[in-house]
Amino acid sequence: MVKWKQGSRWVCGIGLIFSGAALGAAYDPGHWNMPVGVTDISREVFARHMLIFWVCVAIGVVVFGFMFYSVFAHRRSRHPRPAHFHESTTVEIIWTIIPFVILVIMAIPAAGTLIKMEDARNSELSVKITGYQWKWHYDYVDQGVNFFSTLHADSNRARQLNSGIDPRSVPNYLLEVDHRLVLPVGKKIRFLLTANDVIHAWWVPDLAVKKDAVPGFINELWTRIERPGLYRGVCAELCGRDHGFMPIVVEAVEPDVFEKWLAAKKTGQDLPVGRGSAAGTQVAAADPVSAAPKEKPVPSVAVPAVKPADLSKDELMKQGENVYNTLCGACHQATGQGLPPTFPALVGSKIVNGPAEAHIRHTLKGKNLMPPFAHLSDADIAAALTYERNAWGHDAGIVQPAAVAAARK
Ligand code: HEC
Ligand SMILES: [Cu+2]
Repeated sequence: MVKWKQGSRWVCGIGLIFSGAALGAAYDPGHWNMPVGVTDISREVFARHMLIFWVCVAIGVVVFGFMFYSVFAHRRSRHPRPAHFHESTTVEIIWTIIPFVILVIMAIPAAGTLIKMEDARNSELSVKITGYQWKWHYDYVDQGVNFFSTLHADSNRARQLNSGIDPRSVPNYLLEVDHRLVLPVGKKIRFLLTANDVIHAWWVPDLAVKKDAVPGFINELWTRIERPGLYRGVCAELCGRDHGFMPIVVEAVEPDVFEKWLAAKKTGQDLPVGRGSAAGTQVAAADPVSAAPKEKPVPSVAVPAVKPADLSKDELMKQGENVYNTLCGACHQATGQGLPPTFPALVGSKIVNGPAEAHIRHTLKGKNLMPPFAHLSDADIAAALTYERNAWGHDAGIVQPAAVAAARK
């Protein structure tokens, strides 16, 4: 008898610690739980999730309580000769009906939320999102603005084998991009989701949107973001080697800032958005948000007043190294040695060391397995080419954005 009492105290103590920890975790939405998010839908989803969580807790308590009670009350020392019975229609009916009723009770609010999530009517802005191996393409359908969004150069450098860079030293490691998806707050935004190669999935937890991007199909999603800010997500469908390196960053801004950003984008200016630009430079001066008081330091849409003029060789080289390593290095390697015979070395290449015009056209148009890069900005192309023409012992002069712009015509 003494033994049992000591044992039970231990069991109860440990049980309390565990259930206390579990409850504490459940009550801290920021840490262990899914985010509450910044849309009506995301709050509803969170509420449904919590409702069902507590239903599960109640079922757990009842089922385990009954089980432990039975183990204790009908233990062998009390009932040396067990009862012999089989099948009980009453019990079977009860344990069929009760779960059925619980499921129906849970399904009613869940169905309501699902129906709301599917209703993409009356949207004020449409963005077509296309998944690629391994980046996203955003197309503001009625605005004529589109661009690719790829992993930020800092993360990309740090993730390379033996990069020697501590990932913890990179802000938002693997969760930052070069060009963010900028969206206005307070507007109903419809996303048209598809993919160009394999199945991807676009997932931003704070917006409670997550859906597969399937080649040949267009899936619909929508959101209405309430608060300006940065909302990060990832590709949520295993899509190949670099699945973990195609993050999503939504930058929600006030509608007037969005209009300015859009207008500048439309005139062909490459806008470094916040700290996310591949260039990482040019941002400061004309940035309307960072010029404001420093309360909300994170989001910032840069809207430069004028198109950047010629860049210095240093600027081109610095930006070029980023662009090269992000977009060209996978095939031509950081060393410029390529992976012959498929991907030629650029070190000593006639095109790289030849006339700039042919080099530019080659990059814009691509050739055989070399993809075209015309979707990049003039500045990014100029920088990448300047880098190729001056890295690895080359000395073939610099390329300015204006030369790239001229070659497009
Ligand atoms: C998907 C792999 C891939 C990527 C990414 C890639 N290239 Fe290439 N590149 C190739 C292949 C393949 C060739 C050879 C094309 C041919 O001549 O058939 C090539 C050829 C070249 C050449 C000509 C080399 C020579 O002397 O023949 C240059 C210059 C070049 N690429 C520059 C770039 C730049 C700049 C980027 C980034 C903006 C880039 N490449 C990204 C695959 C790639
Ligand atoms: Cu993907």
